[in-house]
Amino acid sequence: MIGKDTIVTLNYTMRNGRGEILENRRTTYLHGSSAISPLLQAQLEGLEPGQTKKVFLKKGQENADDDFTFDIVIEAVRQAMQIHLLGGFLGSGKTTAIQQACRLLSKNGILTAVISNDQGDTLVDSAFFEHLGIPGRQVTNGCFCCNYNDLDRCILSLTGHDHPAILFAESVGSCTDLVATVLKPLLEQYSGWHPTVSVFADASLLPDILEDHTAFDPTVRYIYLKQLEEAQVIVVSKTDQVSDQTSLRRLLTKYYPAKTVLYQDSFNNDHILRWLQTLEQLSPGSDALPSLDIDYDLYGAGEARLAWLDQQLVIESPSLDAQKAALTLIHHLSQTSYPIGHLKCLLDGTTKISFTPTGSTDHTPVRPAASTTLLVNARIQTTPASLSELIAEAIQITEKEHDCTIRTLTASCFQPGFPRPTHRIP
Ligand SMILES: Nc1nc2c(ncn2[C@@H]2O[C@H](COP(=O)(O)OP(=O)(O)OP(=O)(O)O)[C@@H](O)[C@H]2O)c(=O)[nH]1
Ligand SMILES: [Mg+2]
Repeated sequence: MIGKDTIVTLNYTMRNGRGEILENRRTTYLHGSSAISPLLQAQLEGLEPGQTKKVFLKKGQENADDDFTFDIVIEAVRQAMQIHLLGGFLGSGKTTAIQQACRLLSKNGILTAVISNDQGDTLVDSAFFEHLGIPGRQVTNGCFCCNYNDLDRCILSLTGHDHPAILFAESVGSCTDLVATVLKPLLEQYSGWHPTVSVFADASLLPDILEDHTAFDPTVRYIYLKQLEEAQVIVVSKTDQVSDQTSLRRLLTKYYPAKTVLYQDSFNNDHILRWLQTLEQLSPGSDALPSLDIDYDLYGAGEARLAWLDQQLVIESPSLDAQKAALTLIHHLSQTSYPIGHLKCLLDGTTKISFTPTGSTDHTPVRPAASTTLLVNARIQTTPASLSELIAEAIQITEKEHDCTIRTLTASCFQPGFPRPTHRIP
C-alpha cells in the first residue's frame, strides 16, 4: 500500500484542460520525497498495485497554468530499503565488508547497492564494485557530509533504477561527525529506512591509536577517535590478523564499555551475517545517538595533514613483464617513510591491491602481459608535493628495473578541503 517511504512504480497519462495528452510514461519514485508534486502524491496514498485512479492538479495549484488530469495505474509498491552507513579510518576494511555482505545477501536473492565516497574523483573502490557487478553510485570531491545533496541524489537514483533492499554507503576514511551531518538528516528524511552507522577499525592498528603509540599526527588520531566515539556499532576488523584477542577485547572494554563492539574477520561468512543481523536489530531513531562534540578546526587540520593522489597509469613491457612491473611500482610506493593511510590500487580494472598502516594481506598472482593498467589511490600523511615526487621516483625506478614504459593517463594530487557540512543537526 502506498504510504510514506514506499517506492512506487506507476504508469500515467497526463492531459491538459482540453483533454490533450501531454505525457504517457512509466516512473518510479519514493513516496514522500520531492520527486513529484505533493498534491498528486496525497491523492495516491493507500493505493495498492493493480489499482487505477484519476488524480487532479487544478489551475493555480503549485503554479499549474492549466487544469491537469493524470490517469494512473499503480504497477508496484514496495517498502523502501535499509541504509547502512559505514565510517572508520582509511584502510580499515569497509569496502571488504560491503563486498562480502553483498555476495552473501545476493545469494539469498536480496538486492544490494553501494554508494562510494572520496575526496578524489577516480576511485578504486567504485571501479572495484563495478567490476564485481554491484550496482553503485559515487559521491566524489568531498565527504558525504559536505555533499549531502549528492548523496541524496545517489540514493534516489539507486532506489529508482536498482531497487536495492539494502544500500551500503561507505564514507571516505578521513571523515567524521557522520551522526550529526548524515545519519540525523537521513533519519529526518527517510525514517522508515532505519539508517545505521557502523565504524570500522583495524584490529592491529587500533591498540596503537588508543594508547597513543602511532606515527600519525595527533590531529589525524583525533579524527580516528572521533569516528569511534560516534559509532552505533564498532566493527573491529581483521581480527584474523591478531594473535592476542584477549588483550584486544580488554582494551575495547576499557575505552568503550558502553558500545556494541563486533570482532570481525570479514572473510568469514558467519561474522558478516552477525554484523548484518546486529544492524537490523538496532533500534531506529537517533535518541540514543548524540551528535559529536567536535572541534572542526582540529578535524580540518587532521584532514589537511593527509595528501591524496589519484593516478591512472598504463604500463607497457615488450618482455611481458607489465603486471610484475605494476607490483614493483606499488612495492616502491609502499616503502615510503611517510605514514600510509591507505595505498590502494586496481590492476587491469579487476584486482585490488592494498597497503594499509598495518601492511598488506593481499596476494596477487601475476601473469605475463605486454600491457597493463594501474589505478593508484594513495592517501598518505605528507604534502601533495612530496607525494607527487614519491610516485614520479617510483615510476622512474620501476621503468629501469623492468625495462618498461609507464605512461600517466590522468593524475591529481591534493589536500582535502576544510569540512563544511551541508546540514548539521546537533
Ligand atoms: N585479513 C583480513 N584482511 C582484511 C579484512 N578486512 C579488510 N581486509 C584487508 O584490508 C585492506 C583494506 O581493506 P578495504 O576494505 O579496502 O578498506 P577500506 O576501509 O574500504 O579502505 P578505504 O576505502 O581506503 O578507507 C584490504 O587489503 C583488505 O583485503 C579482514 O577482516 N581480514
Ligand atoms: Mg573502501
